[in-house]
Amino acid sequence: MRRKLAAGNWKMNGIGIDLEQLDRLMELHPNPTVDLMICPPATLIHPMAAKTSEHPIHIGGQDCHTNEKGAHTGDISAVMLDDAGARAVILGHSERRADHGETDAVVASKSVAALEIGLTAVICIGETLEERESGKTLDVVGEQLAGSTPDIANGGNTVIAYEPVWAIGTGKIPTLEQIAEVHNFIRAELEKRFGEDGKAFRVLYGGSVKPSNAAEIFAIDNVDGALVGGASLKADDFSGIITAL
Ligand code: G2H
Repeated sequence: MRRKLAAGNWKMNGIGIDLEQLDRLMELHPNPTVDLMICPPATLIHPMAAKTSEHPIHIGGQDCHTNEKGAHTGDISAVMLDDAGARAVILGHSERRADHGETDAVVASKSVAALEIGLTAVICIGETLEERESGKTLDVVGEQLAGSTPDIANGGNTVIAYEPVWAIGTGKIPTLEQIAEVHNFIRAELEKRFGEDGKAFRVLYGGSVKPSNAAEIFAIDNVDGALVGGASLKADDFSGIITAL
């Protein structure tokens, strides 16, 4: 049985004062029955990890380099995330793919770096509006899934997040049938590649998830939770989503 997961992606939002949102979240969910994760900007990983040392919520990064260390100004390695107290890292988010030209091969290498140090890899995949409208959704999602997920991934160390690019931060979400189709497809592809263990990977939906639409999305088969952007910034909004899980 896969445990549900609500993961918050704070993107480039959050400074010291916003740590109070984490306090509020822990106050609202002292003993969560689902897995919780917050991925803040790198500057908040250590203070958040320190605050959550006695709470089951996990703190994660939003990217890591393929190398452990070296001359890569501005980058952060999986070893550094781990050292700061992170337990997971989001990889291949469409904003990274668009802003930094990350390819599936790069995402797979970053995933290896993360998994080797023991971080959970949250690998993001999803089609653009143009790809959806030209009927290429499953081809694109299948290709990204295959190319971004390394062979050392398994159901215990890796989470897949399906995030249609056109639904991110736009308030638009696919129909429930469209979400179901892609999640069923991802599950089938995981089982094809990883056999029985393919059933153990959690597959999250991401893109404009809010308290008002969370319950219907979570009711879909093979949706094991959500990767939430904007609505994870305020503890009370995120709590509405957690409660729907
Ligand atoms: C998709 C999602 C979080 P939002 O990027 O990864 O963001 O919920 O704001 O659409």
